[in-house]
Amino acid sequence: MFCFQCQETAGCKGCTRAGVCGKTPEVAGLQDLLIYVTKGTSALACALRDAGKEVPVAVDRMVTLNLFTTITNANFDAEAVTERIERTLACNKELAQTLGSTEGLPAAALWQGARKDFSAKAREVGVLATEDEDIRSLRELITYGLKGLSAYTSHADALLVRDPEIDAFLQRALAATLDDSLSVDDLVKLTLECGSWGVKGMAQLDAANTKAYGNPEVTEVEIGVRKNPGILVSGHDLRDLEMLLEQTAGTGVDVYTHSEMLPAHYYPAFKKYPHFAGNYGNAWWKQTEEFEKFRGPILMTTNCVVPPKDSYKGRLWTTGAAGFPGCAHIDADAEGNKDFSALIEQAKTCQAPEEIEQGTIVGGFAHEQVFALADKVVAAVKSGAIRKFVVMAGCDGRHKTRSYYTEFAEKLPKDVVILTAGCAKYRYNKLNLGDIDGIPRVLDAGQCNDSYSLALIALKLKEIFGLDDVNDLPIAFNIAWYEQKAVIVLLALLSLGVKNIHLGPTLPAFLSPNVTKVLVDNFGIGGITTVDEDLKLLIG
Ligand code: SF4
Ligand code: SF3
Repeated sequence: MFCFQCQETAGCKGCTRAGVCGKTPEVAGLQDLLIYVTKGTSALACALRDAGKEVPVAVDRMVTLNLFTTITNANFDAEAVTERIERTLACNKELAQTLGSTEGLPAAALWQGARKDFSAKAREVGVLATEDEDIRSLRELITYGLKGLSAYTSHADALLVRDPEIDAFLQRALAATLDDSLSVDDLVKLTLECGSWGVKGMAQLDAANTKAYGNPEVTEVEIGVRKNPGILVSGHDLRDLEMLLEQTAGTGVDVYTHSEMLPAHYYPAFKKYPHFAGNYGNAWWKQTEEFEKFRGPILMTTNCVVPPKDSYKGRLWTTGAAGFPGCAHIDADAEGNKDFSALIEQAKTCQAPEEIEQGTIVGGFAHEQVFALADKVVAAVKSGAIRKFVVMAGCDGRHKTRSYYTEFAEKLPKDVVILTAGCAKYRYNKLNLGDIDGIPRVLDAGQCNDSYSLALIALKLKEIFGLDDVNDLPIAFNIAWYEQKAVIVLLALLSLGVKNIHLGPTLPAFLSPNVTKVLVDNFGIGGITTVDEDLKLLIG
């Protein structure tokens, strides 16, 4: 196996024996093959569009779900990935028949094989099949960005919002990673184009979420526990949470959020459920410890699943793109509805969660809420009460070096405000950093996809202050990354013209020295050093 798609890749180079995430070589190979045949689907879909033929929405859905399935920590289930490959091959066969001629199509679009052939084929089509280091780097950068975009479009799709233009771009870009005629310059251009479609994808998801559940508002979220048995929901899919809240109403079972589901509490629509009890625990990587103590069932709606301990494996349920062998998986029916009754019945037999924390945390600072506070924020900037903002959005992870972000937040001068989104916030959202004239010093917009809100806030401030360039604002970017959704967020920010983003705790292993140089020269991308050095550099 060879995989280097996430920040925790072995030795900052690549996982070759087994994934640091727990992915087995078998699953890694199957995921490589799934990506390969999905690139084939994309090439077929592009050819159909070029021929003026329609591409069924089921194909768009399949492509995005396949990509989402291969995101770090989403799916560890060899059988589930194998079935996706089989379905994709069947789809490719059908698309080729509709197309009529297969002339000029890449091998990935035409390859067919049975289960017994999958592991041998997987060995031929992995990341290292592209020999040129820079082309490989850009192909992977694009593919990872598209994985992130797929996750976001899949969530919007669960709320019946889908933009065929985003799918058409996604498939064109994915198919382009098979095209040997494209140069480094072509692929750099395509990478940036990916970023602008990333903005559209996040805007689409934001519109879907806010239309369905209202605009996030300032909210205090309980982090303690109640006396009833509970179900813990993790991941990013708000529609799954909504269905679960409806089905648990009046059952005596409470629902708690974990990790990236915390921002659900900020949406008005979820406040009407009295049994929506609070947030339990921290970021994804603490789940082995926290899920054990929760005592009730856990529903993983997306990544990030950590291979479970036996002590709670029987209580871990997956849905959507997530999967783990031996854990029950709940699929949607044809109308997109999910039946959580078995999970709820299990909850009724469980003890209430063990308390691990007490108190509250505050969030809900997505675009509309911040715009409503704009006068206050602008006055604080003009008076000098707020000297600077620092965007610290992104992911959290296991590496000890991530204590950098806690220390950075602690040592920030008291007139600096943190703008955040994603699970990176758990490194500092319980520090009680205080407020500036009533504005909390940590403004949490929501999930990683809500980084879109942070971009809108920056653009709004640029407009209010009458600036021509977003980089003239008093905003620094010190972003933490882990998986591929952070890649699309980064590309989206670059496409909006944001420069001098610092990325940590390490730069991606999939960036070759030349591709890194392009990002440094054109966008001022940098890594992190020490807290004190970076404070001097970013805050002054
Ligand atoms: Fe390694 Fe990350 Fe790939 Fe898992 S996803 S195999 S940890 S690089
Ligand atoms: Fe976190 Fe996985 Fe990326 Fe959505 S839950 S930000 S790591």
